[in-house]
Amino acid sequence: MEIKRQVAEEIEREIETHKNSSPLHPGVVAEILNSTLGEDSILVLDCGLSTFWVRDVYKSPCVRGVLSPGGYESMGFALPASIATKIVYPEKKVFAVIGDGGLLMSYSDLPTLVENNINVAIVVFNDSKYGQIWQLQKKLFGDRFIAVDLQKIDFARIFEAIGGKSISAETVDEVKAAFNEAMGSDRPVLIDVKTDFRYNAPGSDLLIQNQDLEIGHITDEGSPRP
Ligand SMILES: Cc1ncc(C[n+]2csc(CCOP(=O)(O)OP(=O)(O)O)c2C)c(N)n1
Ligand SMILES: [Mg+2]
Repeated sequence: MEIKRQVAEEIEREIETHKNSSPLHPGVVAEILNSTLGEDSILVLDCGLSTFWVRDVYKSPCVRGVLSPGGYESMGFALPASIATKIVYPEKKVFAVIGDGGLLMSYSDLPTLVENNINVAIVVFNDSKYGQIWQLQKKLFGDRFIAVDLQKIDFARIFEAIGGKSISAETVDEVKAAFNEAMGSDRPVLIDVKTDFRYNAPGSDLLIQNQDLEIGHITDEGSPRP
C-alpha cells in the first residue's frame, strides 16, 4: 500500500512539473485522454514506455474500458486489436495508444482502417526511440546505448498517403483539439503526438530498489539474473 501511494505521488508530481514541457511528457498526454474519453469509449494499449504512462494515469470510467496485451507485452498488438474492438463494439469510441516502434511493427494494418472506414483513433506516441529499452539500458548499463534509436518518422504523412485523416500535435492544446476532433469523427484518424522518452515509467526506481537489481549482476555477455 505504501508503494502504491508513493507511485501515485510520483505520477502527480511528474505531471505537474512537466505540464508545459516540450516534447510532451507521456503522462501529460494520458491526462488529456482522461478528460476526453468517456463511458462510451474503449482504450486499446500497445506495449512500451508511453503505454505504461497511459496505463498508470488513465482512469477508465467504465468496466472493460481498457484492453491491453498485459504481461505478454506484445508490441504491435494495439492496431489490429483496436480494429477488432471496433468491429465487436461498433457503438463505442475506440482509441488505440501505440509507440512509434509498435506502430512500425504493425502499420501494414493502417490501410485496413481506411479501406473499410473503421472509425478508430490511432494515437502514436512518437519519441523516435524504443523508449522503454532506452530506459532499461540507461538504468542497467551506465548510459551505454545500442539499437534504441528510431528514425524520425512522420506517421501523419504516411496515413495521409494511404488516404486517411491525420493530425500532428506537439502541444497540450493541439493534443486536446486533436482528441476532440477524433471523438467527433466518423472516419479513422491518426494522431501523431511528439513525446519525450526521458521520463521513466511510474514506480521504476521503487521497483528496482525492491527487486535489489544491481548493475553488478550484469555483464557484457549476459542478461540480468532473473
Ligand atoms: C514484439 C516485441 N518485440 C520486442 C519487444 C521488446 N520491447 C518492449 S518495449 C520495446 C520498445 C517499444 O518502443 P515504442 O513502441 O516506440 O514505445 P516507447 O517505449 O518508445 O514508448 C521493445 C523493443 C516486445 N515487447 N514485443
Ligand atoms: Mg517510441
